[in-house]
Amino acid sequence: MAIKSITLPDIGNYENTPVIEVLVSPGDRVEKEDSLITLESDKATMEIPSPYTGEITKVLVKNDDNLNKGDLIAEIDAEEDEKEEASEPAAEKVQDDTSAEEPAADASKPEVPTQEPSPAATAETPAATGPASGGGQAMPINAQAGGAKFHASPSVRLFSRKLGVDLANVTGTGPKGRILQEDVEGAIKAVMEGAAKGGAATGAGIPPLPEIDFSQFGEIEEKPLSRIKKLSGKHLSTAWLNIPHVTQFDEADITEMDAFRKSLKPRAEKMGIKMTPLVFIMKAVAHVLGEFPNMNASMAPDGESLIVKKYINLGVAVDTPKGLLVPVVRDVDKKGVFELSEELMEISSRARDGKLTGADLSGGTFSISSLGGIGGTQFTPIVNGPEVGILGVSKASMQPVWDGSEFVPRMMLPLALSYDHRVIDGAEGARFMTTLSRTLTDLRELML
Ligand code: CAO
Repeated sequence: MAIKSITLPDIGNYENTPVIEVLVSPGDRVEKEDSLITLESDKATMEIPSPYTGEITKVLVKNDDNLNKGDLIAEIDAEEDEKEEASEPAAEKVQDDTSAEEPAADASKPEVPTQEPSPAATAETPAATGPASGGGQAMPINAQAGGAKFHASPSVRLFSRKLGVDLANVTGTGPKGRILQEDVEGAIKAVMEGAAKGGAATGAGIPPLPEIDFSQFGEIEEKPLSRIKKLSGKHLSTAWLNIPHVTQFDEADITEMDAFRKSLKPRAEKMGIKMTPLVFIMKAVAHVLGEFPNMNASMAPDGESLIVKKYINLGVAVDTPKGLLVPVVRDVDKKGVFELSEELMEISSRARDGKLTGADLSGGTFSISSLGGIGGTQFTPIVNGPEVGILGVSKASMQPVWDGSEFVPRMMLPLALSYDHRVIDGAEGARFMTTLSRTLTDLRELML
């Protein structure tokens, strides 16, 4: 190995040609002819290849530097066996954007004009956002995802910049994984199709996550997802992407409710059922939904109206070995806590045994996700669309509460309501929570 300087070869009749992309960083390993930087003149963009194989030790240029023949680009710890071949920087191998796949026949005359680069094509500017996002910024065009480099000709880079496609997210099908124009087109098509189908991983204008070969960092194991996880993942992504969520937090003083629950436990045990806080919460939610019918509704598919349901069926998230399931307990407003407990135990046990039917999983009007038996102080549940709201329940605990003259120990239950902000205004969401909290604090509210 020996440190070698890499200078700009003869690229023809160009002077002060600006650097628009620096494709390597110190520590990067490059093969001979891997691209190091991209230059862009008023007529052409061209990649400057490495004349050596080895490890880059210094990068001596940055975006917007203007380069001339002989200017230093980088230093490389070059492999000895490349010495002979590399001694002559291969100016003839400079690629201009007239060819996506082949070096220009005569790079000393890269005369074929290209399209004007778009404003987003300037090197310091991160690539524009995805096709229709208007949202956040994608990674810079020359970013390397997880250390994975991508190879593409200047014309393909220009094409992708114009369309705001981050090449880090495109899989190349050309020789040595080189990204071709049709790969960029295919990536755009996949995003658009995913959006049209309400796909799990992408939505309109939402760039997919980068594909990273994690094995380059250490040992890995690939485990297939269960069918339930795949289905629930798709459903959760669709809900998350389509529903503008707001989450409202509150705490309910359930000291009396919990005392009442405990007093019912012996009776429940005789009946062979459990008496957990969840059935009381279900009862209170059903009651409050009657007072807030917009929360027991769904947006019409055309977004022009609200379909209010006159029945109250609560979906209850159940943790199963194969993933999350949300079976539905029907007509909760018409049932008592013993009946609800029996039904909840039966349906959650069938969920865990993989014995739910389609009917068990459909017809919900509002959902509850309770992690109270596990722990945690708060979480933000995802609305189970096309429902409008979901209540997240965390673990109740004894807290010192100021009653106006002293601190008193009270059993406090943390609650989080996520709702579709297109349907529910913040004030309505807060009122729903206040009413729910009041009902849980004093179950006599259920009589009113
Ligand atoms: N605060 C304090 N203790 C609570 C509580 C709360 N909010 N909720 C339950 N507990 C207690 C119960 O009383 C029970 O204790 P005891 O046996 O001493 O009475 C214990 O925690 C275990 O309860 P449980 O979890 O078995 O029963 P449940 O009725 O509360 O919940 C079910 C049933 C099916 C909802 C639950 O088993 C489950 O699967 N929870 C996970 C749901 C989930 O994964 N949600 C996340 C979805 S992704 O966002």
